[in-house]
Amino acid sequence: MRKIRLVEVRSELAAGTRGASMGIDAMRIASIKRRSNFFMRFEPVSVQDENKLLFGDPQFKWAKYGEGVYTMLNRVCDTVEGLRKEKLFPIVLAGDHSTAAGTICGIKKADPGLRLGVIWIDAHGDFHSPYTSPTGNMHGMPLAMVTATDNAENEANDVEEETEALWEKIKQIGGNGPKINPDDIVYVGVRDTEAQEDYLIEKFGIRNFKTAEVNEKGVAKIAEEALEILKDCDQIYISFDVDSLDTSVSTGTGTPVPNGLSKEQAFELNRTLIKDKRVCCWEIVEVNPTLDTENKMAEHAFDILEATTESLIENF
Ligand code: Z70
Ligand code: MN
Ligand code: MN
Ligand code: MN
Repeated sequence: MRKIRLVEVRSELAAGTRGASMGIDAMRIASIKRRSNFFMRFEPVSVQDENKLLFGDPQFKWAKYGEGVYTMLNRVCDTVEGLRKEKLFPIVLAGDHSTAAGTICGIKKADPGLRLGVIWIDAHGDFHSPYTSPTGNMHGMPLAMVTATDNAENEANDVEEETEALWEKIKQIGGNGPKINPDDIVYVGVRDTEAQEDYLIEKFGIRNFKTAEVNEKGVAKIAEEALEILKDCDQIYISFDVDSLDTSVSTGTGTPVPNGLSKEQAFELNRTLIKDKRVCCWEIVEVNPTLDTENKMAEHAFDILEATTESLIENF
């Protein structure tokens, strides 16, 4: 039987808008309103944050707060590595989405020979590097960190030497070189990308199940097809960015994007995917209550978190 551990990562440095580090506590408040004992049942482990750095200089123009992000990724990596070595199932609650790179590195560090597939449910591709990012916000970069796709062909930014050195260091977290194959990524809901990301998506033939296709085929079929693409992977990590949800639901997140998934679709999608026995870790990110009213986003996110966890337990 697989046992669950909640991991709380109040990351914030890699987002472009302030407040995502409060998303976890907003979900905790939502759980009280729902009269759920979720947070008592699973005794979360908490990863120390570096958010004090926000009061200082962002350092690198194309990798903002890069040293702090690096520190956070290492902490997440080591925490997840430890849990996976004990055969525990990490459910990671994080602020900004850069942490997903730390999670993936941790899964791989615990079992370096593992072929890991990734299901990335998000409005964004998160496939930038400092060389291509339009903002320097590192929550747009986790998939490039773990695939080591620097996309130098499409270089847009004049990156300083210190930033280059930092990026090289980030790619070494959890072991040398790439942690996953780019074509072992499946996107769901991605609809706001830049040209350099489109280039990589095309180059590696990464499948993206957009909202229209989810509407047309239904969640069950999408889940089946997504898992089929990853049929040769030993294990699967699911990363759920709440901005994958439609703006009617994603009221409290840094970058809401129209034409997203409905709450019901996200609910069923996560509940279905997590039943696959190869799924070894699930993560939810980017709830930002400071942008919301009456904690609506966190309540929706908590509902999805709790239901997904229940589905996992039912299928142990
Ligand atoms: C844009 C960038 C982004 C959120 C990732 C957006 C990135 N592609 N936004 N997650 N919420 O700045 O790289
Ligand atoms: Mn994201
Ligand atoms: Mn996103
Ligand atoms: Mn954009």
